[in-house]
Amino acid sequence: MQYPARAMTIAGSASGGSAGIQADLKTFQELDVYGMSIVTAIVGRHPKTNKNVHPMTIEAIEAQFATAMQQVGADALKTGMLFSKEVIEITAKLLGQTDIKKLVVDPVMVGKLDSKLLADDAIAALKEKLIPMATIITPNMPEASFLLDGRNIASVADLKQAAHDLFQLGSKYVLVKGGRLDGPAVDVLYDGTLYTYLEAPRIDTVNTSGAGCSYSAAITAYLAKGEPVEEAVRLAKSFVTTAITYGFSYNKMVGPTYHAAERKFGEAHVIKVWQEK
Ligand code: PXL
Repeated sequence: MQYPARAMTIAGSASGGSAGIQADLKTFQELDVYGMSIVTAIVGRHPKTNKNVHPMTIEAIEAQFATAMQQVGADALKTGMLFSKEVIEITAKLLGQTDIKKLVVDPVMVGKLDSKLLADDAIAALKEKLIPMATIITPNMPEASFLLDGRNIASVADLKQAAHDLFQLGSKYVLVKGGRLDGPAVDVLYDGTLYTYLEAPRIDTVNTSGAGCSYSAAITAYLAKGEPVEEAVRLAKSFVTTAITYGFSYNKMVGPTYHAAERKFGEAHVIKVWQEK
């Protein structure tokens, strides 16, 4: 038997199961890669104290990473919510000691419900220490805007310019996601030479919690399986678009995407892809 490829996530735990580590592991499993997790913080709002982010110690993060690397190792790795400067620095240091070549950095900053998932002093560390190591970074529009000192991003042309400018931070690829545009969900992938546009139809739903996490986890899974970056992104966008199509909610709150949708119902949409110089 051929063993499954190995994918690791360094991210926050989202107790509701839609986002963070939980979304990553569900996505890994759906795509038949062996999933591992390093929890950086537990996210869950305390009903009395209102505290939402409960960080792990650096020691606990080092312990998880050492254990997962020793027991299994990784073909690809993603980072999600890292929260603090210290966690970003230890993540960059730990990754620097491995030979993991495929690194997806999802620069998670705020959750769908506006919870703050990155400390203010962490942005410089993200730019200087982690992004230069990345195979690909996957900012959404607010994250791209924040990484570019608050610039307005409101159109496909703005996504393209943002991808171009974010490439200067040193990752091999930049994927700027246009999920918040009006009209179709267009993302722009840039490798320093070629712009690849990926378009999915706009799905009329509010149940998209964890969509970004699941998208970057799917990219990580396909990279672990040996897909080239462009193909990994196309397959991942298809996976997440299908998951969003079948998104649901158990109550009146914004609900999760359906991670099993592609397996159960097949691909819901074809992703349109075109390129330009
Ligand atoms: O979707 C962003 C996100 C990432 N990671 C964790 C989260 C969230 C959103 O709530 O809780 C842990």
